[in-house]
Amino acid sequence: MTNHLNAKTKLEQKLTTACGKPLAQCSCHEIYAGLLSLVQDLAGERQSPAGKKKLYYISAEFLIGKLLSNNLINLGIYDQVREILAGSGHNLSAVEEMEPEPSLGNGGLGRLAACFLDSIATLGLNGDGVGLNYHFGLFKQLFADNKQEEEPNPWLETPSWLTKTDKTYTISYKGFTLTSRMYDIAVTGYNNRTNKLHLFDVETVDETVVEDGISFDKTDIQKNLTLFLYPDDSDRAGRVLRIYQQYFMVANAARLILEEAAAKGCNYYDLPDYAVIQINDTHPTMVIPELIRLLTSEHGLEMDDAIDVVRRTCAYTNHTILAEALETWPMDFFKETVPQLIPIMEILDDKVRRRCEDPSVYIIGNDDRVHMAHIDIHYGFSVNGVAALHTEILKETELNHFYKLYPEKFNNKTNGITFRRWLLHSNPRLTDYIENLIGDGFKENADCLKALNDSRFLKNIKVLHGLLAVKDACKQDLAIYLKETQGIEIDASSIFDIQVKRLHEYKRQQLNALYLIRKYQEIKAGHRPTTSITAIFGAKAAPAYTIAKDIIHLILCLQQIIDSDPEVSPYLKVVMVSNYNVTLAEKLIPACDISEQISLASKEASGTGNMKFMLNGAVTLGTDDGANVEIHELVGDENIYVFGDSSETVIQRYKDGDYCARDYYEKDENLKNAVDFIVSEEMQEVGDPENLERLYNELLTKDWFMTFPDFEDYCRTKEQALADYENRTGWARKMLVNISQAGYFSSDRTIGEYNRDIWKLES
Ligand code: BZD
Repeated sequence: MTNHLNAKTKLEQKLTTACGKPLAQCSCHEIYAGLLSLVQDLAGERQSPAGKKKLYYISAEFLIGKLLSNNLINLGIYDQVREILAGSGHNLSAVEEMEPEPSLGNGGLGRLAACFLDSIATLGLNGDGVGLNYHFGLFKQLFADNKQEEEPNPWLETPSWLTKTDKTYTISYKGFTLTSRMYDIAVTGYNNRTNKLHLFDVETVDETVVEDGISFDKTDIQKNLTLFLYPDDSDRAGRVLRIYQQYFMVANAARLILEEAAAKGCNYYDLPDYAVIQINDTHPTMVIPELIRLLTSEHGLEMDDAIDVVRRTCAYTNHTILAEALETWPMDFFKETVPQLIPIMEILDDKVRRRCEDPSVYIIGNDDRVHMAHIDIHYGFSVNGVAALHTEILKETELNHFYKLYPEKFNNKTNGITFRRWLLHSNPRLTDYIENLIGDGFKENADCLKALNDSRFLKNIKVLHGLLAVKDACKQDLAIYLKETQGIEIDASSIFDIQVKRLHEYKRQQLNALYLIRKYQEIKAGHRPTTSITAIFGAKAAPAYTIAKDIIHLILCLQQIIDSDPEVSPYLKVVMVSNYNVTLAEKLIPACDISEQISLASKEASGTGNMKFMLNGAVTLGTDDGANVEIHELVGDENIYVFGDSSETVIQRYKDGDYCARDYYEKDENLKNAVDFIVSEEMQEVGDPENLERLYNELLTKDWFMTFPDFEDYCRTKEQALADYENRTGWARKMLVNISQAGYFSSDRTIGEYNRDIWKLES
């Protein structure tokens, strides 16, 4: 106790010094600035993991979210700080609101990279992230006239978590050079070490070139290179800009890696003893030819030696099987931007062509396009998928030709999430509740959650009711938050059914919307649900993705129709929250009852939202897809609601090529009524006929992601879940089983496996 008091007093003194005046006299923003500087000092005092070999996790996205609370938790001072602030009349939550969210990512891939950095530091592994310092994160989403609008999303302000370093490089492009600078963000591990996230920027970048908030001269690379994450690529200049960005990221990374290795005594031939590079999807692929180029032209290696060294250094993670997401770029783009890579890529391709006759594995295809993933697979030592099913599909179907060439390279690493953010930080009520039942071991070792799967708890009415009370409190928190921040009113005693993720047809928000239309029609016909339902969506659509935007339009129109219908609104509410991001996810996930994971089987590589919901005691309603399959195995049939066609059926149906949406529509009266409603008079009154008709036609004539075949089973399974919800203790038992089995999805487990099988760093 005395120690605690001493530590707290010292911390309070440090914070007061950092703030420059007594805490009671500080504004929330001054407290935020003081805490930020304190955290940076404390993080700097900790040791960085050491060792000869170091991991470089290169990624175009790091969706890190707000950092303050997470850092306080990881430094072990969250509770003390909260108490200190309370003592001077401040509320830590209000201080957290001062922090802008760095949205340096799109979705799962970027958030995974952020979770991984946390676990790498927590496990004491020597590994840094490398990416770009975008000045505007993923756009801010607004709704007007039931449609999505996009606004720029700046996040760089003073003070910030970024530290300017004195590391700069000269990066050459055809006809000009750029000077880069490295900025660092400290990555604090939980009770452990501090690593770094290195974000490279251009010295000449100029935010004032952005006109009307969003457009800019795409050819002025010196000024625009790091302005935007995924600049609009609907025209050629936008696509070429992506190459400039990707090369900038990896050219800086390659120099940093070689420099750090050399400083530790590397003679370049032994680079794999000093460095391992994880290539996060194909965006950093050019690191392979760039390293080969540097090793041959600047460090005296023969071409074959350089290729061999690089092959033993690089490993690749695949995050998708959607063909349209696999990057290929015209050779012309490279000639125009980074011609220095062309001879290397031609040699790499030539070696492949001499070994293999099959054009499907060439690097430079017969269409004169460079297939980025092919570079990674031929010239890296490891290829991994992100969930068991995904890896199997890669091996057996999508990358089968490569698997036959290199079976030893393929391995699975099922994704994970950091429990520091997705339980300890986002759900302190549940954290305390669990701690009271099984002690605090689970905070260090997620496997300890298994202790909850015990008849002492599962058969204990008091424990189960306590768990329901925690959920209710989280639902009330969310209701208050949505009212305050978005003016949305929801009933905390209703069932919260939540689907939050990027908007994509394969994720099938449209299937959920069709169900809700059907529910609306049923209620109109007098069939009211026992407990009212709140269906919550959160999703951003890529600005140029027309159908995705039409689906948002459909959901917003439905929301309006139901809200203004007194016959239905007491029983059903549809809510689309705007600007879904990490901060909102942290509020929504703890409050969820039913977690919607309804992608078309075989299409969602893994999903990580599914893991976050499960950990927070939501029950999954999902297809046997991605990591849902593993969730299903862990919790058993009783504690998950699985529906829909299997991945085998779906893959076969694509192969047969004879799927006809209209057949299903004609056969199923309920489906037909729901689909027709999209273009009904009621809808046209609140919506835009152009958008609604386009979506209607898309579904009827294509339905590429096969919502119709799964519709009936989805509705039936969802009704079962809603009925089961009425048995409150039965439901609480399902919640508890889900929480108890979530330990497997800790990113500490995932990173342990990456290290054991791929990186082989000392820990
Ligand atoms: O990666 C996602 C997958 O869709 C999820 O199933 C998986 O859980 C996560 C993490 O492994 N993929 C992405 O998020 N991909 C992208 O965002 C992306 C961005 C640009 C280009 C291609 C893909």
